[in-house]
Order: sequence, then structure tokens, then C-alpha cells
Amino acid sequence: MRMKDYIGMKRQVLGLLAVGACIVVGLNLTGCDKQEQSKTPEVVMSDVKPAASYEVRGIVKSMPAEGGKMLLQHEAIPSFKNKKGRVVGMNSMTMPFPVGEGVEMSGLKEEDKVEVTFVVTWGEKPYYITEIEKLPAETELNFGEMSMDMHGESGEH
Ligand SMILES: [Cu+2]
Repeated sequence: MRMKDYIGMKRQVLGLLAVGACIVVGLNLTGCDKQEQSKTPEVVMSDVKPAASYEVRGIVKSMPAEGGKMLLQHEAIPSFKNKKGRVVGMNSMTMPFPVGEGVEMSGLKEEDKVEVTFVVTWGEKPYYITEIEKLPAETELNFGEMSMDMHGESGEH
């Protein structure tokens, strides 16, 4: 196979992966999903950034069945990056989080307030929780909209 064909194919595959991950993480990422429709052909290997990790507070809406996902209402994550590494933020929302192996969840139940650490790989397992810490019941959480510009810094779209 010629090198040019190979690169072209790789771009297509990456584009598809990126769109998939985008949908999984949540269409509230307006910057993310708009961009995918128009810019997919430009996605190249060097644009795909390695995993990022985030800490966010929230309320447990449902505990995961074994190996399943925890439903979490989480606060806004202004630092959330899209797969190109651009900060697009994520508004507060309720969404399922796969729980990584070995994460301690004993003593947790629905309606508990927690701080979770999760990683986003944009890979086969796009995101998952790596740590959960229970917060005091009186902790005040803010599920309001994010106050930053949802379109990130560069405004390229
Ligand atoms: Cu979310």
C-alpha cells in the first residue's frame, strides 16, 4: 500500500473514533460535536491528545451494578478538553460514568455527595472513574450553567 493511501485511511478511522467518543461523552459539548461535522477530515494523529484527568464534585444518582456505570450529577468542568486538547468545558449534567477497576466504593450510596477523579482517553474506553471520595453531606454543590465561553479560546469553527 502506498504511504499516501495509508495516511488517508488512518485519518478516516481516527475521525470515526473521534465522533464516537464525542457522542459518548455527551452532546452538551457543543464545540465538540459541531466541530466533528465540519472538521473530521482534518483530524490527524498528532491532534489526538493523550488522556486527561479531571476532578469533579457531584451527587450519586445510582450506584453501578457490577462492572457497570455510576450515574452522577456533576458540577460544570470548565477545564474539560475535547480530543484535540482544546478547552471546551462541560456543563453540569447527569451522566453515566464507567467505574475503573479497583475503585473503592464501599460505604457509598445514592444521593451521597462525592468528588470523583476520572480520566478521558478518547480511546476504546473513552472515560472512566479512577477515584471516588465521599464529601460531607452538608457540602454545597452548584449545578448551574458554566459561565465560561463554551466555544473555547480559539473560536475556530
Ligand atoms: Cu458530563
